[in-house]
Amino acid sequence: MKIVELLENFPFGFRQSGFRQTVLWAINVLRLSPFFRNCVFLLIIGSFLIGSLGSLLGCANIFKAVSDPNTDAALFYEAKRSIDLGDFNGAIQKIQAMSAEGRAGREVLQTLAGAQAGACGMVFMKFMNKLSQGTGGATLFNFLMKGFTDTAVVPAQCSAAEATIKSIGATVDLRSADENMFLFVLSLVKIGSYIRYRADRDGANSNGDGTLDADFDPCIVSAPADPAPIVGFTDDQMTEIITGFGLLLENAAAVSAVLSGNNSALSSITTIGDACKTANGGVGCLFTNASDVTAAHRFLFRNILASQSQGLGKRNLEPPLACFGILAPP
Ligand SMILES: [Ca+2]
Repeated sequence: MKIVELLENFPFGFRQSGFRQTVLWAINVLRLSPFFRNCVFLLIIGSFLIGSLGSLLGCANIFKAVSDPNTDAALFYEAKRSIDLGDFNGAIQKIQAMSAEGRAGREVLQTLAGAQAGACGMVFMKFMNKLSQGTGGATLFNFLMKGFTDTAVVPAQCSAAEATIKSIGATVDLRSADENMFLFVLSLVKIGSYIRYRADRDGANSNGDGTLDADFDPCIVSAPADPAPIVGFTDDQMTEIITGFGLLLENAAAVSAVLSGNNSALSSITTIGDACKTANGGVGCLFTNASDVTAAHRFLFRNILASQSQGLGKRNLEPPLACFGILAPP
């Protein structure tokens, strides 16, 4: 099974493609009363005609007129509608406007995480299309970077989505199978968005052209205040990529339990995980919390990302020596 097939199992708003969500929403609203049927009909026809529900807010206003828009239920409903419309920041704001009690609900937290991942740059169908275009021979990290070619990304929102799901359950056994699946795919997204954000920032609107930028080197430690051109990862960004990979490793078992047979995505992750162990004196790379990541881990992972065999192909040396001469061990 490929990553693309694996992603088809993805929960919580990532399947949003407009149409499917629109139809599901319409079916629910149709149950309310005959009064709304014409409105829903207009919405569906309109969405085909103009490709957007946004200009049909008149219907939403009719709905608002018969309900209090400030209740938790109304805000949550509107937040989910915003996700359907691709307005992820709007969805986050609506959930944040809910009461503390309302925000603590499990379904609300799942929806918030979905919106935050969307704000990170994860538009499910676009990501799927990019990945399905094929990247034969590419490493896992190249593959994930290319998932965000020509896509605006806000990697910090991926970190926020991760924190939201971890607030439901800090460890695998405290989370549902869907939540572990979400975290697994979110980890792919987090890694890809951080790498694209830093290592591929040429192309249209500086949103990347799908190849590693010539001046970028994972062995270079950048500082947040460095002037352009930015040619390396900061330590904080490296830490996010490492915890993203740790979450992949942690959740791979949970994910493989719900998938049948072997798949290349999981075996590729396991291969890099094993390489981490060899290069890391048996310690491995299973770090899921930023506070557990040390300078030695970042050094090792910069070497992995720099290598041709496992990383972005900057240097023709294997970890832990790929940054030899550029970056000294801590
Ligand atoms: Ca590039």
